[in-house]
Amino acid sequence: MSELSFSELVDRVIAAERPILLTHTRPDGDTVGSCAALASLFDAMGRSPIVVSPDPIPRRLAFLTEGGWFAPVKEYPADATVIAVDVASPQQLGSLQSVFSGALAPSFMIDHHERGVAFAPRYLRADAAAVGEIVYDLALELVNRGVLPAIPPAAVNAVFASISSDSGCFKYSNVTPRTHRIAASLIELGADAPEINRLLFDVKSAECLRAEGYVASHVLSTPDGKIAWVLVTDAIRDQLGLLDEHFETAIDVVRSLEGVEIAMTVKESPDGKYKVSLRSTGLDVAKVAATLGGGGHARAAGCSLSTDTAEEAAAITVKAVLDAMGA
Ligand SMILES: [Mn+2]
Repeated sequence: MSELSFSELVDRVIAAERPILLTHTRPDGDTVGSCAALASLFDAMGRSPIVVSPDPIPRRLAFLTEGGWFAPVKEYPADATVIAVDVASPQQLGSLQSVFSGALAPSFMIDHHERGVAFAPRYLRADAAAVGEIVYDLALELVNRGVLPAIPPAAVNAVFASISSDSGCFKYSNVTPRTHRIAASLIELGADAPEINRLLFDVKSAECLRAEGYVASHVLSTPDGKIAWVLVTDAIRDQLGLLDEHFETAIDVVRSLEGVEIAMTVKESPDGKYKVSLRSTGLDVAKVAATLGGGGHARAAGCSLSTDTAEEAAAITVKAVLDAMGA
C-alpha cells in the first residue's frame, strides 16, 4: 500500500464527491472528532458526507455528532470515496470490514499510529498527537487553495476536541509544541476550549463513576507495584449492572496509582477474547503489544488475546512486559 504525501491527501479530499468517513471500533474523541471535522469541511465544500462507526458513539461524545453526518450502515453508491480516519489496522474497522470491501473498499486512510497496518493508500503522520492535527493542516490548505473561504466553526471545535481527547487534555507525551500552537490557533478561530474540555474530561455518567469506583478498589499489581492492572469480565459487569462503555476510563484510574509504570486493563470482549490496553510512563508498550499480535503507540497500546480467562490474559501480558523491561 502506498504512502501518500500531504499534497496527494489534499488532492484526494478535494476529489471526493461522495465521501464516507469511517471511525474505528470503540470510537474515541479523536476518530469521532476528526470525522466530524472532515464531515464539516466536506459539507462546506457542498458535498454530502456520511460518517459511519462500527460501534455506537459513546454518549459523552454525542456533542460531536450534532452536524447530523453520523448515520447507520445502509446502501451506498458504488462511486463513494471511503476514507478511514484514525483506523490503524483493518481489524479496527470491526463489522465495517465486510461492508466496506470490494467496490466500497476504503480509498485512503488518514492516520497517526506508528505501528499500524495499511489497508489502503495512507497518509500517516506518526508525530501528530491526534489525527485532528492532520485535519487542521488539511483545513488550512483547503482555505489556502481557495476551496473554502474559512474553516467552518463546527470543524474548529471538532478538531480541538480530537486533539484534546487523544492528548488527555494536552497532558500526554504525544503533545508537542506544535500541538499547542495548533490548539492556540483553534482558540483564536473560536474553539470553545473550556466547554469542550469539560465535556470530554470533567463530565462522567453515574455509571462511569461507579465503574471507576470498582476499578479503584480492585487494582492488582506486581510485588514492586510497577505493573498494575484490573480485570473487567462479563460477570463483573453483570454483577454491577454496567456496560463495557462505562469502563472507558478504567485505565486512567489504574495509571493514577503512585509507583505504576505500566498500567493495564484486561476486558472481556463480545467475541470471547480478552482485550488488553496498556499505558506506560516510558517503556515502548507498542513493541510489547506487537509481540502479542497487537499494536498502538509507544506509550499507549493494546492487543487482543484468546485465553480461557482474564487472569491468563493478564499473566501473559505481564510476562511480556517483564521480558521487555529485561527483568
Ligand atoms: Mn487517534
